[in-house]
Amino acid sequence: MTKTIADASFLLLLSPLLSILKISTATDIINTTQILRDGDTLVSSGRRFELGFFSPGNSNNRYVGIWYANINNITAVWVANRENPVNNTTGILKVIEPGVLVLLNDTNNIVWSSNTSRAARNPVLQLLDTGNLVLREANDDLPENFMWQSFDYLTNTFLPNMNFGWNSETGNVTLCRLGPWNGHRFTGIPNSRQDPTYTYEFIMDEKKTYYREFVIDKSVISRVTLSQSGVLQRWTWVDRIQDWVLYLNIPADICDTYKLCGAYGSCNVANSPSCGCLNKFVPKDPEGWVRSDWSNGCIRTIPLNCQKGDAFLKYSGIKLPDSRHSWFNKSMTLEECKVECSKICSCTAYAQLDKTIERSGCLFWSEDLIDIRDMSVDGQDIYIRMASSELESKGKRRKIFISSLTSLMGVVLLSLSLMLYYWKRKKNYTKGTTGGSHNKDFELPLFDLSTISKATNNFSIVNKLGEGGYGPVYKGVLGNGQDIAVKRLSKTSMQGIEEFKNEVICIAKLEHRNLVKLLGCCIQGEEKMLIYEYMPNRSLDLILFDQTRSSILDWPKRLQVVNGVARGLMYIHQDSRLRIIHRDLKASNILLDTDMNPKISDFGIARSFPGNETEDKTNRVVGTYGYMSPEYAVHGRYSVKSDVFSFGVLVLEIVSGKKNSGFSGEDQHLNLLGHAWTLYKEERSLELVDPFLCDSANPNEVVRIIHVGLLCVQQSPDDRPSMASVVGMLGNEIALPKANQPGFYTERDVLVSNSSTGCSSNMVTITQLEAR
Ligand SMILES: *[C@@H]1O[C@H](CO)[C@@H](O)[C@H](O)[C@H]1NC(C)=O
Ligand SMILES: *[C@@H]1O[C@H](CO)[C@@H](O)[C@H](O)[C@H]1NC(C)=O
Ligand SMILES: *[C@@H]1O[C@H](CO)[C@@H](O)[C@H](O)[C@H]1NC(C)=O
Ligand SMILES: *[C@@H]1O[C@H](CO)[C@@H](O)[C@H](O)[C@H]1NC(C)=O
Ligand SMILES: *[C@@H]1O[C@H](CO)[C@@H](O)[C@H](O)[C@H]1NC(C)=O
Ligand SMILES: *[C@@H]1O[C@H](CO)[C@@H](O)[C@H](O)[C@H]1NC(C)=O
Ligand SMILES: *[C@@H]1O[C@H](CO)[C@@H](O)[C@H](O)[C@H]1NC(C)=O
Ligand SMILES: *[C@H]1O[C@H](CO)[C@@H](O)[C@H](O)[C@H]1NC(C)=O
Repeated sequence: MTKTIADASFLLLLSPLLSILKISTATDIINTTQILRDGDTLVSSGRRFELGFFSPGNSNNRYVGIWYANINNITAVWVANRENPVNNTTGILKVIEPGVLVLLNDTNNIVWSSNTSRAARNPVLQLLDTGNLVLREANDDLPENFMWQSFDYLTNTFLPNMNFGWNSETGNVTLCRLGPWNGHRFTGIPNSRQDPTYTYEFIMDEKKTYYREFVIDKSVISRVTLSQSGVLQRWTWVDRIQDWVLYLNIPADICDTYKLCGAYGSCNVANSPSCGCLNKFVPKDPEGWVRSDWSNGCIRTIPLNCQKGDAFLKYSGIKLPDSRHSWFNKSMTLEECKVECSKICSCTAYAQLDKTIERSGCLFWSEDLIDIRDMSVDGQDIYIRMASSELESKGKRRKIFISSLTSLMGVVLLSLSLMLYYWKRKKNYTKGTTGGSHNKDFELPLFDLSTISKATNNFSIVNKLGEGGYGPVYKGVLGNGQDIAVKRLSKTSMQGIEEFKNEVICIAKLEHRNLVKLLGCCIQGEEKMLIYEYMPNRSLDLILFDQTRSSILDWPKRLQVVNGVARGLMYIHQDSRLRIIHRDLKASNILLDTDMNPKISDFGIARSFPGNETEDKTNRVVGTYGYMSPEYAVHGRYSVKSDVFSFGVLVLEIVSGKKNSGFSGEDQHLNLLGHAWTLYKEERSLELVDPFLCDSANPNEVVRIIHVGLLCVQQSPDDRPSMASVVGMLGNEIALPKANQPGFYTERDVLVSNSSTGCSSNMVTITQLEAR
């Protein structure tokens, strides 16, 4: 046996090679007398992780890595020799004294090795159930005494229990920031407090700063990866579909780009452009600002004058600015914070660490405030130092948010903000909003009529996309190249004005990847228009119910649509600030983007509830037959559960490719719901599926999705699951309850309740006006 050893210092250490034993049964630990050949693996004690040699994709290169033991398709979470693959299956992994892990090729050259500054008498290599590969002294398993651990050498994957922190010496370019830690959570991420799948901690002291997370349910498999383009993605493994599901992207949107809008700028993805100045600030470089160069940020209109006494102006609903150089005191009240900040002329702003706790203490800033964004959910308050003269008119003026200097006229804006304020009062929406001089509820960018005219070729018939509930919809292209969809309210439609206002009120505050984004509006003279992001694939019904086009939606895409709509609906039902009931969920109100991601649109007849109210009654039943729940269509009672019903109908339509209304199956009396229910009872659910899906669909998934759909359309609203449960049912393998009989499962049901309208085209939104 000849040995060519590159590093002479290892020569001595390698001498015990001759006495090496091959490991036989699955173990999680080896010592210096054992070797791991290509094909052998270490398996952690709880069988969660496995260490061995693998080849990614079509490559023939061999890498030493760690992957999930119980996921067939290898997902490597750590790789030792990323840069030095072994070229055939003759690689050997071995622990040598004094405690180093080496990877040797067949000529015994060291291809890769770990490193240590300490010596062990009897070193062992162990793969822990967390996925951490450690070198340690055989009789010492205290983590602080580990000689080496793979968790210290992160590759592209962050796992629960890993420490993720920084080295105060190196540092680097900041791409994105999660917002200050307030003791419980990072305040820059909405809804991050009570995640059902994981908990986390953030440790900060003189020596170290790190973040660590733990899965709550040990059976959940979760990982975070960093892509080459710098995107952090959280994934969870879904056994049922045998694949990873994307759970979260950071950055999620352009406003997560660090410092995008410069000092005192604030980013809002719903605006075009996204950058604006905070109230009472103006662009420092107006010319640059117009050219979308926001890096110079904004400045105060009246300079500070500490001697004459400055004041503090409250800004609400924001992600707090970069606090790396700020200081804090953990025991002050808000008032004490104000006094403290006033005393120090260089203190630019303060914010309470946790709004919900009186003595939660404060963060203080002493430099320009950067990296602020609007956050409609879980936004924070900050108090910014301003010249006292700036605040004198406090209380008389409503806030005016100037988002684009190029296209706005102050007068129009002022009237808009007053008008919106009026709607708000009328709808009794003031409850719960802060009473300060700052009201960000309706910062909807205003577009000039001329801008929209130009974008749509003067509302050319060529640009017309269709006719919505209250007027035509046009496609347009803005000067900056952005595609938009413009809903133009018919001048004669009285109904439309109500819906227009309603849509503005509801959707302006919502932000979710599965809701269509309202970019702004245009109100000029008689013209009223809403401007949305453009959805290249238009609405779901145009594809789903079209014989020739429906094949675009294969089974995975249909699942994606079902999951996306479920999440969007869950958001409006429980995660947004107001509880919103859509009331007109249907295939034609689901728009599809380039990647067929679904977005819920048309909030024209949506209703919102403050606080915990969940049900209401109306004399004016609006909605679409075929999608309406019985209690709503018959008694006018609507609740989140009436949306769940519509969702169930949509699910069954998506699986079958058939409309509920106008459905004709074997039994002429039954509608789609009745047909699905009959098949379900006879355990023949698979027969419901669109025949063209037979190749791409997984039968277990089909049966499960139909079951979920049927649970949603049950006769009694109380039996129907909430959207949060639906999302859980779609994502997990949990057992489903038996479905009871659906509401409206025969065509006749619909006709009885529908006697007053003689609804000939069931797919059109109908409005039944009764005496009000
Ligand atoms: C190494 O492990 C093997 C198998 O567990 C054991 O038989 C052997 O005694 C160990 N050698 C040392 C030096 O600890
Ligand atoms: C693993 O899964 C991915 C994504 O589902 C797929 O593209 C890839 O082909 C799979 N690889 C193997 C080896 O099955
Ligand atoms: C890997 O394989 C190629 C082709 O078989 C060969 O030319 C090359 O020398 C090998 N490299 C090493 C490092 O063994
Ligand atoms: C691996 O490479 C060595 C040297 O190139 C060669 O002798 C050996 O046959 C190769 N083994 C396999 C399994 O390809
Ligand atoms: C083994 O590794 C050494 C050093 O990396 C390399 O020069 C040699 O070609 C490799 N041999 C094989 C068979 O891979
Ligand atoms: C190994 O550790 C020593 C001292 O801790 C360090 O100087 C050296 O750069 C390390 N080598 C590698 C490859 O990490
Ligand atoms: C924090 O504030 C409290 C109350 O004002 C004060 O007593 C305490 O000294 C402050 N702590 C520090 C570290 O400044
Ligand atoms: C971050 O690292 C890169 C590459 O090591 C270096 O060029 C850059 O200057 C670093 N940035 C900072 C802010 O330290």
